[in-house]
Amino acid sequence: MKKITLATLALLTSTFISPIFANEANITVEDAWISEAPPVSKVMVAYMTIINNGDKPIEITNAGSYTYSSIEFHETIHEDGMARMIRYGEIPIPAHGKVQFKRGGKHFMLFNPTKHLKAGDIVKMKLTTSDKKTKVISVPVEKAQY
Ligand SMILES: [Cu+2]
Repeated sequence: MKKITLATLALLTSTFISPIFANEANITVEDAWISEAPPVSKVMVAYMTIINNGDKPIEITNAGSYTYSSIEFHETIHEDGMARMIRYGEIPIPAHGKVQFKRGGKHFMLFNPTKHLKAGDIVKMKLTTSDKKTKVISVPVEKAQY
């Protein structure tokens, strides 16, 4: 009798839990942080390393957060002594590879924060991958580095 109960419980548990994990993107996010900005600033920048744990290449196709009106993928390019930013629609990551968003290179551009975010605040961001999966990450706001 006890065995049946446990088996039933296991079945119910897997039924309820597996769809959540099945939809989670097979990526690992490391060293994520958002650079603190002055209160008047309408844009902020986030950095992180994203690792593709899978056997196939994937793309990061979208990033969203309730804390910002929109998030774009940018890269700072230096040309003829001038720095400018280009925007990407998606960010490819090779199988078992990684992509680094870091100062002076690729970054997440975060538009119109809903409030003044200070060092120590935590922002939830949702990343969507080309296989239609998502991963929610918690990104701390930290003092700007120069
Ligand atoms: Cu930018």
